[in-house]
Amino acid sequence: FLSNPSDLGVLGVCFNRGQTKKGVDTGPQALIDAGLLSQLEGLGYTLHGSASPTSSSSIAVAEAEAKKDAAPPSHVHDYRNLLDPLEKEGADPPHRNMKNPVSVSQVTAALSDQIYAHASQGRMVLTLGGDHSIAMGTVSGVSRGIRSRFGASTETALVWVDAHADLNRPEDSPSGNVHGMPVAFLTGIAEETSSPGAPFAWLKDPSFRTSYRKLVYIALRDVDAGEKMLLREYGIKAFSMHDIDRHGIGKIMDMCLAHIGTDVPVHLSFDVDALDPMWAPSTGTPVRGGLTLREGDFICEALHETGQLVAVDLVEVNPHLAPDEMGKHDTVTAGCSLVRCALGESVL
Ligand code: EXY
Ligand code: MN
Ligand code: MN
Ligand code: MN
Repeated sequence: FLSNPSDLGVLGVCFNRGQTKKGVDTGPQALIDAGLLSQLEGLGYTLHGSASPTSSSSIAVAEAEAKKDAAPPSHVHDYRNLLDPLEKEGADPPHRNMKNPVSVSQVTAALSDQIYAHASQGRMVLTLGGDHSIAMGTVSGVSRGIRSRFGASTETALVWVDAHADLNRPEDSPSGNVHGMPVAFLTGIAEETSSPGAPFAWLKDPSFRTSYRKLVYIALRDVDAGEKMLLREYGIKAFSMHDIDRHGIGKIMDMCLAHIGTDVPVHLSFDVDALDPMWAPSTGTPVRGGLTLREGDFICEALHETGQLVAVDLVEVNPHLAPDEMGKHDTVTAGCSLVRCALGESVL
């Protein structure tokens, strides 16, 4: 599915408004400071940055136009041109129980276009978060890019590795944090946002969508009541930590790949909180009883091995939340390891 498998689009998304804790926007830089990009070059990848998106606000557009020639494609983006107009207190009030709805909608829409630019050229795309709301941009951008190359009926499978299902419909969410909702919007399980300007109305385009039939969860262990209902109602394939304990990660990946099939491209969205806090304590919503780093790496390796992987997200690394310096270091190096495994480091 990749026209040039060694070309890698890389996007660091410094974004934290899908939840309320500070610091997750510094995740991308921490991963890069730990040497991730040179490690990937060491694996033989040619890295490509992205142009900054322009805002729909006329002031920001004018500013961005003025800066256009000066700003070369970059690997790290803070979306300040989109977010600055929303800085004022009360400028982005809750909508349908969602916190920061306009911020998240605008940034993920812009990200979707940046991702599309890579995916439509047949590049592998790596996105470093940032909180998990950014998957609305990454998954939709990849789905659209794949459809543009192989036709509207070509769906991209989504493997969501996470302690959480991130499947809340806005009205069901206990927190109002949008990072707990991206899968509901991507699959269309969340109720349609009908008026054209409303947050996430842009995600209604069928070419942006992911089928819940091509979705597989791994490492779930903190799933809200409403989410459990939806998992059952839609018959979504989900492997909990209980399933992993019972079968072992090798068998789980066999079952995951059997469900997806060999004829579809695969997007891996890896939330670092899928790992046990022993390996990744520096994250916003840690849950005990998670994957060992080795199990996480194995998931990534097994997906790499298929040759079907077209995109990887690594999200929710929050360097500010480490209990100590070692916890931060462990989380960041674990994140780097997961990405390298997904991109082929373990192949002999
Ligand atoms: N299910 C809870 C909520 O919706 O608030 C917790 C979500 C945490 C989401 C983290 C990113 O995976
Ligand atoms: Mn998540
Ligand atoms: Mn999570
Ligand atoms: Mn919970």
